[in-house]
Amino acid sequence: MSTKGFMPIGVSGVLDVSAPVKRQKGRRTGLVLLAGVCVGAVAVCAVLMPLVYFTLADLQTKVDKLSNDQVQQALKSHGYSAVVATDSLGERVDFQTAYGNGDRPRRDAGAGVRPPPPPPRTGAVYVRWGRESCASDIETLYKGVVGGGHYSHHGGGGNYQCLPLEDVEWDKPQAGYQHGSYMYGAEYQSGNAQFSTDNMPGGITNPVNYDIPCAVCHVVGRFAHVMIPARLSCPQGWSKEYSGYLMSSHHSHQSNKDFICVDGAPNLVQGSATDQNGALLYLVEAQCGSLPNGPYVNGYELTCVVCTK
Ligand SMILES: [Ca+2]
Repeated sequence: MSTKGFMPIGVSGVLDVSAPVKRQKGRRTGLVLLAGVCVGAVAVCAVLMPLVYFTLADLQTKVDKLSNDQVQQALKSHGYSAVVATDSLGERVDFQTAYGNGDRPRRDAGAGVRPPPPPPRTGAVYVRWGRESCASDIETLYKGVVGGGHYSHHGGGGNYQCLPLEDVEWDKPQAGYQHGSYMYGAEYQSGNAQFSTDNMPGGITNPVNYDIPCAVCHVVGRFAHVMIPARLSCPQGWSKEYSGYLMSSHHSHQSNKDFICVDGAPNLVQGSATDQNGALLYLVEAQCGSLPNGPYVNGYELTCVVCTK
């Protein structure tokens, strides 16, 4: 039996016994190249991975520092003195405020930076002239009596003061008079027909010659206050604290005083009806011509209101 049909035949038709050897060599070369590529890839990865890792770590540190700087600035803009500590992963933020009341250090697990705490609540302060205490829902800082310079003196203080009656404190006082500026108690000198008698001691209807109480009031949560002359009500959105009459010193007296708003239903200091004539308060009347005639009327007693918001 002939084997001729099973022999490889070359292009030229001549038998090619070297073809299997060439294919084996080609496979070997391919395997070598593949192994070389793999070894090269591993080597490149080994070099690049540490570089990528250290670059990312450096980037994270810069982001943390930037966040801390922003928080510090935000806290300072709110009036806080703050210490912010953040680790390299941004997992811890502590706040310590200058107030030190209720702002404990906090741990923030993974959330990064917390917003700064809100500022403590506070509010407006005003004097309620003519009343011995503030409204029941408002803090009375202290109660007192009205004082000022003497009505017949040229100099001295030009404004009325609310002098406390309790916890008066002195520092190196000298007996006798050495200095020339004086504080007198104040009396109502007019207002018999205007002031309400609702808050006057029993049976008294005329406040003239009585000493004038006052209270300093702190209203929490409303931050501005204004006294508006010639009004009994507040602008929309404002809260009325009290209303009454504008009072000041007499035009013919030597001592000028500020205008103050005295409560329209005043208290009187009990047992103070003696006519001492120290600092004096008079109702204030409108003078038209200089003031526009229309809203204002000659001789009318000016009202006033104290508002907060
Ligand atoms: Ca009048």
